[in-house]
Amino acid sequence: MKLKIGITCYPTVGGSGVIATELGKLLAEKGHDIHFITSSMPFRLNRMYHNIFFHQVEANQYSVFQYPPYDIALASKMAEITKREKLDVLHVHYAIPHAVCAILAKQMSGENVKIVTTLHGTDITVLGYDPSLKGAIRFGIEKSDAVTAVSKSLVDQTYELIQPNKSIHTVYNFIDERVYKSVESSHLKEEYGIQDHEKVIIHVSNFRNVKRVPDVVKAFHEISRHIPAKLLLVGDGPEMTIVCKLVSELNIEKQVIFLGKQDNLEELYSISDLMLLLSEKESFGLVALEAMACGVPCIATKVGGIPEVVEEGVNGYLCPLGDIETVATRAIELLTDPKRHQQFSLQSIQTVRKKFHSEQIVSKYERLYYELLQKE
Ligand code: GMT
Repeated sequence: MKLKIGITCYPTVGGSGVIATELGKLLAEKGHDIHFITSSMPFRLNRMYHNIFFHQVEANQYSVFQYPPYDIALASKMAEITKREKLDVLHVHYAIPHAVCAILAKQMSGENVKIVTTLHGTDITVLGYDPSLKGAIRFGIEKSDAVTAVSKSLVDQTYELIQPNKSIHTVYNFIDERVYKSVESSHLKEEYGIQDHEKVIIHVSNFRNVKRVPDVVKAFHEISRHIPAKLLLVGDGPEMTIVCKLVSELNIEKQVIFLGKQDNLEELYSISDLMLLLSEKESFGLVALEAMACGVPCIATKVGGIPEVVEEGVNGYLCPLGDIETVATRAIELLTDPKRHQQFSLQSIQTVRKKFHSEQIVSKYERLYYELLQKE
């Protein structure tokens, strides 16, 4: 049976927006009608699909309000689309505000639409510590018809922090294997001034404090004292000024290439030898999965859901948070041992194929929708 599915996420750059959009695209390819109900067009929605629709939520600024009423505008739009399009499912990404808005929309529409909420991390591991929001997060989770989280670690953390009376299923993230694979992009090396004998280390993030980009720069500094290497820093965000200052203090400006926000990341991964992801919190680490799918092993911190993606000594290495020395030692070991590097690279690709295959994950969501609809 073909379903009508509404999807709400934060559509701008960020792992949760990426997953929501990719899920919508793959569900559309399976024949379902997808209605994105978001504040702007999801950024990865890069081609026409006859069965993907976009309904823009506009939160206007009125002089009587201190803040634009996004949540109410979203709930109203969700209710309108649910009723008009006879949606079967509203799949929202983030407990607050999106699950709470969906619950309100269901009541407003009077329709028996099923609410599926996916937790991505920030809503739990950051906002969950705010006592003023905890009740709303719990409400959003408990009143959803089904709740998923992107790693086992996030499921555990949700129970620990929020204590909801609700079962939460782990549904891992995925990538589109047709996009994330090793591609021929060696011309980029020459264009970026990377010599053949230099190793390429990559970091991709939104440069928030939680990503610990200064640790990446410090580890790279140590690595580059032993082997010729270049660091690709991809993304932008609040920590950028601090990171630039550190690069200049360490006198490694010539070895660090700042690329800002980029699309077509597979081309950058394809010229990279190693990814560093040294975050303080990470419910999953989608960029690690993207890099691994292109055959790039990852050295990452042993936090949150990362150990469910990066397996110590199998496809990468895990290091304690802030332990820059161990990161550098492991990186040097891996980058100077071609045999082990090749083995980790193959294992990275295998892990993505076996554990995080898009077909397997999308079918899991699909089964969940059908199960809920059968419960009537
Ligand atoms: O932290 C980010 O980079 C953004 C954030 C988001 O909400 O988009 O990412 C979270 O969701 C991603 C997709 O599920 C996960 O891969 C990230 O690990 C997670 N970030 C955190 O837990 C800090």
